[in-house]
Amino acid sequence: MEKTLAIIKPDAVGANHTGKIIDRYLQAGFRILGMKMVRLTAETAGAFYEVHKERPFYGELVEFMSSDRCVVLALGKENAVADYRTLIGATNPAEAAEGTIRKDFATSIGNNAVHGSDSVENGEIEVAFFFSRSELVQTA
Ligand code: FUP
Repeated sequence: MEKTLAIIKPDAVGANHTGKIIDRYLQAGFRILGMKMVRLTAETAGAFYEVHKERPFYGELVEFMSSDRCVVLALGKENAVADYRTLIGATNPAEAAEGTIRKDFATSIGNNAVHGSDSVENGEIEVAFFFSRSELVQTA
């Protein structure tokens, strides 16, 4: 089954939107293959977003992601990566379509409620970043 990594970010966890967002995932047909609440260190958040290291927003992004708890989920579904990106909407909530998670719960491009993997390959890499084999529901 195709996998994608979902993170409910500190803004959404802090605003008590966790349950509503998980319900969106379930209603959209995703299976939860792994789930945990974590408080990331700046080091772990920095490593996860390593690809953005040279971008001007990197420092703020790392600070935000390590500022409070995150809920991290490994989600499975046919076409999981593309379907999840459609469900969450554009990175900037001002550009996100009606009915998307970011439209409904994000407050800015930085505090944008959720993360999603951007390719099938990165889905596998990002799930492995957060979950060991024994922490995942085995689907095959
Ligand atoms: P996405 O894949 O939609 O999460 O977006 P990106 O990988 O492009 O960006 C990762 C995170 O960096 C975003 F979720 C928020 C942050 N970011 C900013 O704060 N400012 C920007 O201009 C772009 C991204």
